[in-house]
Amino acid sequence: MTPTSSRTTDLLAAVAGVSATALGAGLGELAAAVVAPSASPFAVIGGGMIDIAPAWAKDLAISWFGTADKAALLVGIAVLLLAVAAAAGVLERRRPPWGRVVLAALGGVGAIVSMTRADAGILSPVPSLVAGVAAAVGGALLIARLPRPLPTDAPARSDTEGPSRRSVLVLSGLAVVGGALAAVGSAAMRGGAQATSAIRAALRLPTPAVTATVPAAAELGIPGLSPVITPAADFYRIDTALVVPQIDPSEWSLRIHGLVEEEVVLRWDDIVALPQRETVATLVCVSNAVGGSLIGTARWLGVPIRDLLARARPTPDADMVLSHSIDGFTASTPLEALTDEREALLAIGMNGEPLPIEHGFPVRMVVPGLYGYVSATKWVTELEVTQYARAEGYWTSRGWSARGPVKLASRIDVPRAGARVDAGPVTIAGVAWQTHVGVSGVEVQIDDGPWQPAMLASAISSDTWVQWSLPWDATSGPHTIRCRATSTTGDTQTPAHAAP
Ligand SMILES: Nc1nc2c(c(=O)[nH]1)N[C@H]1C(S)=C(S)[C@@H](COP(=O)(O)O)O[C@H]1N2
Ligand SMILES: [Mo]
Repeated sequence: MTPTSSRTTDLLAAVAGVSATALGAGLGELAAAVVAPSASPFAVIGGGMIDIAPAWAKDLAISWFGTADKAALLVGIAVLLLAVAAAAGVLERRRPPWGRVVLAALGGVGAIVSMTRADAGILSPVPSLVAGVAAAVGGALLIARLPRPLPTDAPARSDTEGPSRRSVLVLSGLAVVGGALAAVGSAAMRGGAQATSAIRAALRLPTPAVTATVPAAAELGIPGLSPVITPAADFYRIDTALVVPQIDPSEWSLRIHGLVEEEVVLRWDDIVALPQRETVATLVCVSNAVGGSLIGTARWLGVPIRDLLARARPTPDADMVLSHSIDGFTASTPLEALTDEREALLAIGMNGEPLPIEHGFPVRMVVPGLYGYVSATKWVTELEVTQYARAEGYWTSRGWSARGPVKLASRIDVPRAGARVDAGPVTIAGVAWQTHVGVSGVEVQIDDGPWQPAMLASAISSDTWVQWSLPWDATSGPHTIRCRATSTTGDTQTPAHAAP
């Protein structure tokens, strides 16, 4: 056999490995749709990777890909999987049965990870096992049709043509088609997302007893400037949920327990029967870098968490509420922030509609003044009243501060960095915030010029960002524009860079 033909056969073995893995992955998805919807092999491996990834890797993923971090992760897993599958194909031809062992082991890893997920059930390992077995058996059967490598001193044999090679290509093609069909079938069977969307679309929100007013002067209406209320479709999304939880409100409940005198369980009907308040609040992610877009402002509808906690009566030794999401995420919120005068809400509505599914449907928390990771639990199902000394939230165990008060910040929206504008009058505008503290001024510096006070729009409240603008007579040539905010407590942003 010539070296070329051996290489071609290796290539075919790699194709067979990839095809068998595609078939396994598809069948695994199908098995998940049938027996354990949240245990799709991709979802459990991806979810497991999100949870064990070191904090720096996650921060990097968020800063590189922002809201597309999950798509990037899934693409990364798929590429890695295909590379391993191709290598396993070659290995199976050269050193059987090691290729199929590798493919089966991949399924085994998925099965083990599936049992560690927050929502694991007895059937969770099944989809990964199906995927691993299908890939291993399929790969072994395909590759058994290929000529084995011959010892180098063996007499030459022509195996470049022949039914075995062609049949391997045809069968590989069929395996890929089968995997794709299974994946399509699983998507059709799941339908969970459509079901939840339909339930959400049919929901009618209660009318608030207290409505939020947005003063007309809060919106400067400058082209390119972020609108003071962020449309839900443009609202940033950050969470660890690879598969967005699908919750039917009629099956949802909230349990308030822990250091309380009386455990309380509230169902959806209980929540909507309570007097609702509407409040405008800005939500910001701690990973939002200078100039970043992980911030938004919405009209939230819901009930004060304060009132719900009052029913459970926290004991005097409690100082923290660990809110739990259905998907295992937790946030540690100072009890004080949930019981003081601020509008900490158990929210059911966003901008006049039920919460979008990816923003926590049916119920989430929104707490002014705190970063999302310590307060804004989506798909919330439990409020565990506890102590900072006893428990910690998802991100705290990964090195982030246990309490996360929002820091003073400001952003230039127009002109955008790197934009070209005509010389002459230009409007510089942006937003500034320190939620629940409030902004008292913004200054702008052009090149090395003096800091000039910008015009502040009316603030909706101290819980929201505020727009600002400054007219500028632009001269031709490159310019550097900086902004800095001053808070109502007299602090001014420093030029020092600090990691989140
Ligand atoms: N269940 C759940 N809730 C969560 C998170 C999460 O990972 N899971 N992330 C938090 C973080 S870090 C932020 S910044 C906000 C973002 O909320 P949004 O996606 O609605 O903008 O949600 C918070 N609530
Ligand atoms: Mo965040």
